[in-house]
Amino acid sequence: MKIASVRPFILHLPLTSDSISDSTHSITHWGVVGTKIVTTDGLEGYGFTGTHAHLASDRLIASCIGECYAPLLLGEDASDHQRLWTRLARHPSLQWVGRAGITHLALAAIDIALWDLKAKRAGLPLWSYLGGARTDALEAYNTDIGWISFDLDTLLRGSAKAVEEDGFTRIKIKVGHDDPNVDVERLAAVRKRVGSRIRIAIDGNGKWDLPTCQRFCALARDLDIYWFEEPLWYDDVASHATLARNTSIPIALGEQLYTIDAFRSFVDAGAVAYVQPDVTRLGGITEYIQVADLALAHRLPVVPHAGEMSQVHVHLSYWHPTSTILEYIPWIKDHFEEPIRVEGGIYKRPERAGASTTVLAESFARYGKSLG
Ligand code: 0YR
Ligand code: MG
Repeated sequence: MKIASVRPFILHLPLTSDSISDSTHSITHWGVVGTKIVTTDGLEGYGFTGTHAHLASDRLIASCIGECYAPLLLGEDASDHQRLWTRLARHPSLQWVGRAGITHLALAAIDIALWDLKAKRAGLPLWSYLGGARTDALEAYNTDIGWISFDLDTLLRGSAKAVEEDGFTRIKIKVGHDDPNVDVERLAAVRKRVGSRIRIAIDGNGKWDLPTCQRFCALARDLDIYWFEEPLWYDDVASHATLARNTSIPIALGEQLYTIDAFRSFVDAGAVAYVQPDVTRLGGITEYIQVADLALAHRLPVVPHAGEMSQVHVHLSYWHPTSTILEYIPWIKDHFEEPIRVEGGIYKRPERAGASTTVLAESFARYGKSLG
């Protein structure tokens, strides 16, 4: 399984709504920036990271894949994921400028493509290749009904539909208005609409400071919030630890963390209850497994963030013993040979060989961007 070519690609895929916002981002497309790796025996592996479809920075990721990493991979055995990960991540000149950000997102794409190749060569879906899945269900929670840009009526209609028609028992609502009372009012209305049995998580996307979070948590005490995600600035371990000690609402975070070292700091500080690694921001599946094992060692649940819109995390979550819940955002699924599928709030286990990352040829033709 020698690597014959490593080619980057950029896709900008439209969302299901025209545009959405959380407290800190407004987007109209999801960027799928990655690589197709072809082996000398003709196998094709696909891996990608997820972006906000900002073309200039997507081109930096693509260039890191094509110009920095590809020469280090050509002719190597694609099965050697750990050796190749170390070669790329610890390359003296590249780690000088990298270790996080653009270079790590590019590393994620390559690592995922290597695992896709390994599972395809074995003829197994990734979850099976990794060691087999649990038999109990993987629950999906719906994020796509809860954007902060939705007015109250849209929020309530979407929540009711997700619960009553689509069978979700879990939803996530974005928070982070300047006045936290606005969020408390929206959440109280959703709680009233969906009833006490539905699990409602919330996501602040790092907007508020510690006093605002503390005030919000006091105001939201009776709303039975399942978790409070990214309450504070992503890298601020100490403030998250303080908040965790001062509220009964469990803290969730990790979607903005690049490394196992970053996760270790939050876990060591007691600053996180729900660990949210993202295979597209960590250095791919290789580093994701290390973080999931770190969480397991601390008996913390892992609820991955859907940077790849759960195409890969569905495999990892059915396999790894720490995961029973997975984010659901249906924006890009129909661009893949094997889309994620959720029925009655439960993920279907993928069946095809590989990591469910193979992009349809039509999608490349229609939504592909020039590499610049
Ligand atoms: C929109 N999920 C998140 C989307 C999402 C963001 O910018 O990327 O809300 O990544 O926080 O939990
Ligand atoms: Mg989030």
